[in-house]
Amino acid sequence: AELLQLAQRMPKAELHLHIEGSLEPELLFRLADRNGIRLNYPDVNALRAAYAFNNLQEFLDIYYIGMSVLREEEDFYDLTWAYLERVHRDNVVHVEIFFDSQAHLDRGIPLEVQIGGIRRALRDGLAQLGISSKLILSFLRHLPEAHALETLALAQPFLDQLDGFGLDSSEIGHPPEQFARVFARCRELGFRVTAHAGEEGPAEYVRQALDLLRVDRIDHGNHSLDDAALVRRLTAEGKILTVCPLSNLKLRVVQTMDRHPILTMLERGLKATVNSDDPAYFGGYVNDNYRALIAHLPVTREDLYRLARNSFEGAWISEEAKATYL
Ligand code: ES4
Ligand code: ZN
Repeated sequence: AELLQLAQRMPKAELHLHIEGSLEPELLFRLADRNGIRLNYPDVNALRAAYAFNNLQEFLDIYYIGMSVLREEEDFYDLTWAYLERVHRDNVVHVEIFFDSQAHLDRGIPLEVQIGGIRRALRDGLAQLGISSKLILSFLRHLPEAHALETLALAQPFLDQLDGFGLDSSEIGHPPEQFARVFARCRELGFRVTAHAGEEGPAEYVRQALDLLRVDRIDHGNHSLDDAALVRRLTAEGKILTVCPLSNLKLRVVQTMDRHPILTMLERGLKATVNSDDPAYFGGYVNDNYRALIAHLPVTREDLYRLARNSFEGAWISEEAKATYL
């Protein structure tokens, strides 16, 4: 109970959150209604019942259907605002959120609508909840690099409203090396970059993300543990891993929570953080992830402090801002 309280009340940063994955079924149905969209599920319960996944792809198939109710600027605002209000209760004080712009562009939703709505909510989040934030455009790796390059070109007028770039979606068969050029361009433009790697894919994909994409963080990174030399390198470089325990459980990256490797990561000197990934689909927000770890692993007070400190250390904020949290 003491550990739970500590996890709950610690100020935290969330560094791995897909805003479309925070779309709760209730809001999803409300937006479908508002936009005159017919869903293949009769109600919230039927939709929730479909949230049972055997792997990443089974999740992604339903995730891309879910986000199809997002049409107007107001929808992106409501989605983002609901997330911020929710994590405010978890004592999350800084968030760095991904959005899947290509998925929306392919549905005919302009960047202006996407970014406008999300950014307006982030502004209100700072003003009304004191939550600071960064916005990360995440490229979809199941699409060709050319699509990512076109998206980056389209984003030119909005670059001042973006803080970084990421890489997500179906991992296996879409290695980081396929995105070296678009990531080089993002870095030339002065942006931070991160990539999902080692979630379902092998340690080799983590290595590629470091060598070929020159990422500032690794999202997930679980399979790094299969390669001792890679672990030594990640540790030496102080690279932050944005780990997502409930996501790993729901997508069967780990078989049970008591076998989650996050404490092993810390023991080996890896800078792991705790994040929710797609909280509406995976059963909880940041504190729910901490709760699951505490319930199933021999977590100590020191581990909790370490995980929270790592979240601020890995944040793309100024050293001055970090000093106020660390
Ligand atoms: C994702 Cl859990 C996960 N992995 C890869 N891509 C994603 N997009 C949204 N959630
Ligand atoms: Zn993710």
